[in-house]
Amino acid sequence: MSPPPPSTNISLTSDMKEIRFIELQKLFVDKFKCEPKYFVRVPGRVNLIGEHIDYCGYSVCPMAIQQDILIAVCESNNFSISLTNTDPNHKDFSCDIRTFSILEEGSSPPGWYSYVLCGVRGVLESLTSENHIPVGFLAAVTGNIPLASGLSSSSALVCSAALATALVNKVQFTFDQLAVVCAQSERYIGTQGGGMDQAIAFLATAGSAKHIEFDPLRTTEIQLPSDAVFVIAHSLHSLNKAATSDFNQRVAECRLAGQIIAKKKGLTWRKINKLADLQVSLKLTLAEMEDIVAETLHEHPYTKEEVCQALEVTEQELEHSSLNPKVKHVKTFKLFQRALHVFQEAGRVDKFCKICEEGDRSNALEQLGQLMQASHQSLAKLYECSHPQLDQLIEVASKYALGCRLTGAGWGGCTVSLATKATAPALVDLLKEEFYLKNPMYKGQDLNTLVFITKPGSGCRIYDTE
Ligand code: ADP
Ligand code: NG1
Ligand code: MG
Repeated sequence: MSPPPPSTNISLTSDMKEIRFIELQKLFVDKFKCEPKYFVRVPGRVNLIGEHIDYCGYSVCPMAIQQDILIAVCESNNFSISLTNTDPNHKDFSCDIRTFSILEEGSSPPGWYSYVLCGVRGVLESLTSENHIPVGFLAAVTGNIPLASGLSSSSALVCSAALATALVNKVQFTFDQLAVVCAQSERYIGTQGGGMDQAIAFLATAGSAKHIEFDPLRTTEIQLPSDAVFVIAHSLHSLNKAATSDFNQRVAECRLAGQIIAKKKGLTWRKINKLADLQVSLKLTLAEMEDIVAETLHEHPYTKEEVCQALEVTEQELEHSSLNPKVKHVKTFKLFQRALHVFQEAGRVDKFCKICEEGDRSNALEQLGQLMQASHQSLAKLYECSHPQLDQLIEVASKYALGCRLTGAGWGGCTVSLATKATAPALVDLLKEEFYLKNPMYKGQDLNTLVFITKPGSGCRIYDTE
């Protein structure tokens, strides 16, 4: 990375009267016997549309939510990184900033501190000066983003750790740079994600969703219709994405679909990493890409042998060119279904943004709702990343919601429903009565943390205590 330009968008403020700040400060002082120098706050996000396409190079439309990760931090006077968490399930951890490894052998899912270390590693790797002596830190962490539930608790933790590392090491990055650094470094956790979560964490603005495009990263504000209200609901089933190979298998299936189509079309298939690369090479529209999928791929699953034959490579070469370690054991791949979802979902994002750009129109909300509904159908049927409890939530919500879909990676986690100012409170009550109170998995948790109205929040923030 070239020398970082002066940081223009890191705001240092001292508005820290919230009870969470005070409690976190107390934990910090009790644990480390000194005062924190900074607080770093990074929000979670809800993706409104554009699911499982960021890692294919296609744009997405998320907004930041109010829930966040908050870290109190100060530099350590040796090379140690020492971490503590307000949640006693997340045990204290310490290591040496010069020698740590992110993942411990055999620990699945990864420990919570591994996400912190991803952020640290990202910043350390981006330092331009070879002579920089890394500075360790003491950090107390608290968070209220539901864990492993598609609202991006993982990236909020990675991004806040990266910010903390940059601060104590006195290195300046712009938020755009940090978004790119963290998108890359979160992959050390083992999942091959796109850059949506880290981009919205750093670049969100209160009051609007963002249209996020990749390669290179660009963001544009999306002004949602004034009557649009979004309701998030938890399916009561969580999944840590780094604990299974499902996520990486989808990434691999999309890559293989692109490479096989490229080969059939006489392109240099090894250069095709993402489905968006293929579209650029073929110079076709998204609708035409759908036709290409139907013409060139078959619906029944591809065996590994068939993929090797199609690309004229050995299994070993395939593993090297197209598969990551977590999916080497996978024997069959659904290429038709995954590629079709990606091109259609990318088309829905374009339509969603266009409707929002056109401003308040009589049927704008209905159209947005239909796109969200279609997105979910595709995720459930073509992408196979829904969960029976997500589907049940969506069925219950359909009485009042204009549209409802799973958000984030899926296989559990949360739904996001589009409602209006008038219908949102009734939708929340309906979900409480018809989903949570009738579900044996609901064990008296706080209903207001399981189902809530949300609005577009702001991106990360740094608070200087001095
Ligand atoms: P998500 O959809 O929320 O991003 P992931 O499966 O990607 O879910 O990551 C969830 C993991 O992130 C958790 O299992 C935990 O290890 C880590 N994490 C998230 N929030 C916190 C927190 N407040 N404290 C400690 N670890 C956290
Ligand atoms: P969650 O569910 O928040 O872990 C993941 C990816 C995103 C994106 C979505 C699906 C990471 C860090 N996040 O989100 O990039 O691919 O799934 O749209 O890998
Ligand atoms: Mg995550």
